[in-house]
Amino acid sequence: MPREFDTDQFENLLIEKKDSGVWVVMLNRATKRNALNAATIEELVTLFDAAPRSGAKSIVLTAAGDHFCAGLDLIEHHDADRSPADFMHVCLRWHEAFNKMEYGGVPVIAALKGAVVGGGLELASAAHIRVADESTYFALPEGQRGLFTGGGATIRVADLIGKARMIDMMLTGRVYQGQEAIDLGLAQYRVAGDSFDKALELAERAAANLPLTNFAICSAISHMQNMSALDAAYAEAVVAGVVNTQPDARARLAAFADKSAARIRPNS
Ligand code: 1HE
Repeated sequence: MPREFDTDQFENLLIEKKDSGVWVVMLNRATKRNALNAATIEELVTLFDAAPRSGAKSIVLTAAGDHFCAGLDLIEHHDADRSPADFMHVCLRWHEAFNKMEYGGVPVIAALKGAVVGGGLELASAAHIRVADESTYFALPEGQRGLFTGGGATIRVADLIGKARMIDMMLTGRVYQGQEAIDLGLAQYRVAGDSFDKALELAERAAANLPLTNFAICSAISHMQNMSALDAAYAEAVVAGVVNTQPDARARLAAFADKSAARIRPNS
């Protein structure tokens, strides 16, 4: 049985649960361009901790206003005048939130628009699918601000675009947008209209898969990237042993066998 989840418990996130099991999660600090303060990070930890046990079939991560996320709340950081140890703990909370997001087993589709910069790109890169629109642009302004990434970019952004491009973005403030950003792997989709509509469509499609299958797709692949090839192959066999024999899959296999299931065809 899914656990109860109070969608009204947050100050900086707006949550809407759809009947399909899709949760729409909105970063809700538009006046601050959705900059990530410590409170928002704690809310993301709570959300991504609970969502896999609370019936979320997939999640659209969206944002209020014109910008997805301006990264670290620079004003809070300036005012707090943190010690090295304090900021290390801040970063560990970011990792807690983003690791729960990437490894939690619930598909997260990010609807990107406007600035996806610094920690905002770190957040986006922890999503399983990123959808960009014509307004979306990506940057790592840490270099200019006298800062360094602390929310997992050295792992996830380097993974998406390679370390040479990441270093260039940080050293020079290079901005990627449009088709170039897609070709590099910063997002998998680029839409002419609203990225939210496409993200919701993809989330609905993912939500139609069996939850255990989605759990494997959205946790096992990430875990296996951290393993040796030998261990990953072993883990893959174990995961497939569990997933590919799940009772709920039998009806889908039967539909293929009796030819009532849709066949896979090229796009028309
Ligand atoms: C903020 C932040 C923020 C806006 N922290 N308050 N990230 C950056 O270096 C990006 C900084 N932000 C910008 O470059 C721009 O604000 C945007 C391109 C995102 C948007 O521009 P614009 O013209 O629409 O907005 P604005 O006038 O710059 O800002 C509007 C308000 O949002 C203003 O507050 P107000 O109270 O004066 O109205 C800004 O102060 C506020 N705001 N961005 C705090 N980031 C774990 S380590 C991660 C390290 C990093 O993420 S470094 C990258 C930080």
